[in-house]
This record gives sequence, structure tokens and C-alpha cells, in this order.
Amino acid sequence: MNSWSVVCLVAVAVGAASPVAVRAQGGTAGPAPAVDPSWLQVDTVTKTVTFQLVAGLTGLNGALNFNGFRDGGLTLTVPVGWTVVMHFRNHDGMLPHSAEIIADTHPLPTGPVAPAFPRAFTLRLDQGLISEQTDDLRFIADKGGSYLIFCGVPGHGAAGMWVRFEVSGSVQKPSLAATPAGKP
Ligand SMILES: [Cu+2]
Repeated sequence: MNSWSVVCLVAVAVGAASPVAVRAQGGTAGPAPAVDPSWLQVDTVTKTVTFQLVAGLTGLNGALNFNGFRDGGLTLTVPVGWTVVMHFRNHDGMLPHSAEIIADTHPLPTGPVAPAFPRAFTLRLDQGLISEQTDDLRFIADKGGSYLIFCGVPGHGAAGMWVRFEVSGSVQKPSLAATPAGKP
């Protein structure tokens, strides 16, 4: 490559950088969220699954998301009978958030409802936990079925702040996967 073409490439790269950066900050069509395998830890001896549940991980949906996913776009599946530990953390610098496991219902509740399993909810479900506060959900997934991980702060869940939680009698190991977003 001669020196002239190097100069041209640099000029193109610099010229392209600004509009791309502006679009990314606009946030309407950011990159598709990715599942981070480190969010899930599986202990097959004690049959315990530990999940890092992060409210407002990204700016998606005005930070009304869990781990960067909204409207059921992420599904945690666990075998029936396993112990589930969710380490909840609110990463949103602006809004309080909470989390609870609820039945898969439509329409979505507008605020906190009874959890589907005992202790399957964070403190201050209604008011939410403020930025960088943490709490643990710990329960036994002893009933098969489809559930939601839902933010109980009024309006948040209905605005898309929920992902899916499946308790399955036909899987041997927990898994975490991106799933089609949509209404429950
Ligand atoms: Cu919330």
C-alpha cells in the first residue's frame, strides 16, 4: 500500500467516525444485547443455580431492562426442584428498581403482586432499590411452569421491564438464552 492510499483510508475512517458515534448515542437502534455466560453459575452437586440479575444494565428502554433485555427477550430456564439464587443489583444511576418472580400473566400488572415462590422478590418491591443497591432472591423452583422476572416499581414492568423464567421438568441443567421479545 502506498502512502497516498493510507492517507485516504485515514480520512474515510475519521469522516465516518462522527456520524456513527452520534447514532449510537441516540440509542434507538443500538447493537443487539448479548448473553454473558458469566451471569449464570451452575452447581450440579447441590442443584443450585446462581444468576446475576442486573437492573438497568444498559440504556435500552430508558434503562427499564434486566441485563440489557426487555419484554421477555431473555429466558432463564431451570430444572424443577433446583435452588435458585438471584443476586439482584440496580445498575441504573437514575431510577430505583426491584425484581420478583410472578406468574406469566396478561395484561402485565401495574405494580407489585404476590410472588410465585416464597422469597422470590427483592426488598422494597414497590419503591425499588436505589442505584447500586443489592438484594438476593433465594427460593426452590418446586413448581414447573412459565414465569416472569418482573420489576415491581409501578409502571416499569408494564413498560417492558421483565424477562422470562421457566421451570422445566424436561431439562437437566439450567440455561440462559436470548428469546424473542413480545407480550407474555
Ligand atoms: Cu424498574
